[in-house]
Amino acid sequence: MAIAEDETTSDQTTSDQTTTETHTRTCPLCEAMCGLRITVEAGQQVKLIRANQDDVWSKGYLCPKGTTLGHMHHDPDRLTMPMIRTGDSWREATWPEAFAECERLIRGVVETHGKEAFTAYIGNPTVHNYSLSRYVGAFTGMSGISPIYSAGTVDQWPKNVSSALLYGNPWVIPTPDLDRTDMLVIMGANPQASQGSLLAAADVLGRCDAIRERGGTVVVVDPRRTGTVDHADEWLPIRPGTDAALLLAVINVFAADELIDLGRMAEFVDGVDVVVAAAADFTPEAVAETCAIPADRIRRLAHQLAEAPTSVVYGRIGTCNQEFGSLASWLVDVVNMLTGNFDRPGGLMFSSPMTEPLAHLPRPSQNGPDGRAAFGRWTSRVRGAPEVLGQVPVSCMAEEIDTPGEGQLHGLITIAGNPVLSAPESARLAQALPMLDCMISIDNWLNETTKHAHVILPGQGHLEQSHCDEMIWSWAIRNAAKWSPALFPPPDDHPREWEVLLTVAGLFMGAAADEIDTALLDDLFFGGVVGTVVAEPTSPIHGRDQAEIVAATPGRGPDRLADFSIRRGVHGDHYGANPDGWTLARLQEHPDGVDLGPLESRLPELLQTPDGRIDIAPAYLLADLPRLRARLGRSEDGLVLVSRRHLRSNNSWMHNIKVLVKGKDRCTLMIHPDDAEAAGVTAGAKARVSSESGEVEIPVEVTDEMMPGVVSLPHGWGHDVEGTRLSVAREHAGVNSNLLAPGHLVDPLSGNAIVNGIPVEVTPAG
Ligand SMILES: Nc1nc2c(c(=O)[nH]1)N[C@H]1C(S)=C(S)[C@@H](COP(=O)(O)OP(=O)(O)OC[C@H]3O[C@@H](n4cnc5c(=O)[nH]c(N)nc54)[C@H](O)[C@@H]3O)O[C@H]1N2
Ligand SMILES: Nc1nc2c(c(=O)[nH]1)N[C@H]1C(S)=C(S)[C@@H](COP(=O)(O)OP(=O)(O)OC[C@H]3O[C@@H](n4cnc5c(=O)[nH]c(N)nc54)[C@H](O)[C@@H]3O)O[C@H]1N2
Ligand code: SF4
Ligand SMILES: [Mo]
Repeated sequence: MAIAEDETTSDQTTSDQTTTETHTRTCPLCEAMCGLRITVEAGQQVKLIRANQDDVWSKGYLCPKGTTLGHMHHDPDRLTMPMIRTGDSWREATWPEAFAECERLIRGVVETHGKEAFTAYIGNPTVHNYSLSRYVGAFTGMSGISPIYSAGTVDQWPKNVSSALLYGNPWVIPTPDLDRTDMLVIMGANPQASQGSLLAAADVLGRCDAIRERGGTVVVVDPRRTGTVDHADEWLPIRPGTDAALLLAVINVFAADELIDLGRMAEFVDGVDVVVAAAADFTPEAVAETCAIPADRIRRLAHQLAEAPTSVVYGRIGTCNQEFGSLASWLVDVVNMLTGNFDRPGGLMFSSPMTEPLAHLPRPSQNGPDGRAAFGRWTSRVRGAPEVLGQVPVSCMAEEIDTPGEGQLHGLITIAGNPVLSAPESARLAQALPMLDCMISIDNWLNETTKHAHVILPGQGHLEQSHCDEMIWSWAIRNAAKWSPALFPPPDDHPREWEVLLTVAGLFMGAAADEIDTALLDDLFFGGVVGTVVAEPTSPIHGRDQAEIVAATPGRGPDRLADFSIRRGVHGDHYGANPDGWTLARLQEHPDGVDLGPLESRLPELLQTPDGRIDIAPAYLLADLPRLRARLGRSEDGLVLVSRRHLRSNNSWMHNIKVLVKGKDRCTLMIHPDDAEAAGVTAGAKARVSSESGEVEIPVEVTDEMMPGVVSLPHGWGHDVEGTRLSVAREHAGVNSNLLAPGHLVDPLSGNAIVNGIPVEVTPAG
């Protein structure tokens, strides 16, 4: 199969004399989960990384980032020892020293202000690291610290809201069945760069090509003519933030032209009439100008979707990080339901992963007394933002730290996150973090965020731990699984990240650093997880004896949890009840992975709504329609800014790898030729981009890839900050696009940031 466009491999030093061995491993960097072959020299130096042609899932696909895991492992800037800061100076510390310092700092804040003065921020790599993702829950439960801030509110929170309302669980998220669909509409995603998100598949572009080769159609709806469009039949440029209006117009046409046919979904979907009524005034003509898509094209789109043998609309970050993120995320699923392309081959489907995550099972704690998703159970102190699924907008964090008064934040734990670059209102956050009395970062680099920590507790290197993408398989396009052993032993005494989390949790429980027994805490946690699952009526091991299950699950840490999630999952051995079923030990016998076949229908079994049905028209979402109607009357004269990604970059944290950042500057302002002329900016020269919250100066890239009126910047740059340890990234600093993102711009239903569609002004710099 194909190698990603922009192919590179990054061979490292070669010599013929030393012993080499080759390891099979899954790349932990993105949702493509590519199989790798890693050649290691003398037991310690990564020499070469190639695609694993035998991988049953990725079949020889990989991208340039995957070939750089060796560079990342050997990066001299990567932290391998804890770091303690005094003033501006850092020193390496032993683990006992570092934990003792954490104890002192935590005690100081808790004794003066109470535990409520602490919070946690959870960053994106947590999802790709099961030592972290599995134990964040343990950390929260045991420490009593609520991680109410995360990268989730600059990402998929609107989709979580939609899933909580429609399916009763924020993490039950459908994914497009790429391999069997006849028509794919990609809205606000660019798999050419991202490789797919909430859509786990290797080689998404190859699969787009395959759709077209079998006579199908691919349409991309995006303000930018991305690299994905090269693999599509058509590009529909859309004004940022107007996807919900477009989708309502599509529904309007479905209704007017009698195209609605729910198929088997009719059995458990309520509220179709309500949705149709809501779409009544969103005619194609009413939305055309706002969306910048002609009415007849919208009408044809509706017919294409309804009349193709199968069709699927897939929306991702462009439909979330925007003004109407929740409405758009909801309507994507609704459109698929109304054409009957839901939970059936070729439409949006739910996977049946081997490692069934806990999130698929127990009813979520966020639900209200009637069992339905509840929002706004409390509000943030400073701006009064309502909680949504337990979190408030990440942009609230700065004001909660820098605003004095009862309830002010004095302590912060960051877990694999870099909010100083990734969160809106980032200038204010960078100024607020030094005000904290205790900041502890669990992170592998000293970067723009962690430089403010008092203590940094590094995780093991990505190659020093076993790996299993437990969470991500639940939106994979096939039912598959893989598990990889650690490739290198971790340095002596280096605790695993789950042990670090449990130790910090123990400190919050009041234990002294040197008396915390992480094995004991792990047993407590595991026992609790097993107890929850055996008590859950829909679990295949419902009613089984908790102690018996615990005793039958050997090991520790995330591997024990993975074993449990496999064995109690749909394909599991159910601890003897299904003797042919899977266990972790059995999965481990398949280093190239296990493929259990294409997706199968999972409804209504997966529904966790109180009545086991789908209310397609939740009042919470309908209440936002007047705001969308008002948008139709708003003309936008100035420029708006959207975000983009690049294949050779990964949010903010892989710019320290030389082979990825070398060459052409990728942190540029993309602008349409007409807009460039009007603004008086020219290719290669610098422009000043300003918004109500800040300004940056950045090289201009004039390109008709952009639709007129929209400019684009990548996020995750701005590495020219003093006091970090990122020697390569500093040389390729770029600018921080989130200096331009005002914190108050959020989708009101989800609290998710609006980083697409920010009004900006562009002028020549200097
Ligand atoms: N303007 C704009 N802003 C955006 C976006 C956008 O499209 N536009 N996208 C948003 C999205 S989708 C996301 S997910 C966020 C990302 O936001 P964050 O998660 O806050 O940022 P990352 O850049 O992913 O930073 C990851 C951090 O984890 C550390 N790290 C990497 N691997 C490990 C590990 O294995 N263990 C530990 N302990 N640490 C590790 C890195 O050093 C880094 O500090 O950014 C968001 N911000
Ligand atoms: N190489 C690489 N891969 C990554 C990442 C990375 O940083 N680099 N990040 C990972 C993470 S954390 C995530 S969440 C995923 C994200 O994966 P994707 O969702 O595919 O993200 P992007 O590549 O940023 O593509 C978003 C597209 O939305 C468009 N867009 C912006 N505003 C709107 C709008 O209002 N409407 C519509 N229809 N489109 C709009 C943008 O122009 C852009 O082309 O990627 C993941 N994979
Ligand atoms: S596509 Fe994603 S999983 Fe595959 S090699 Fe690249 S970064 Fe790794
Ligand atoms: Mo993300």
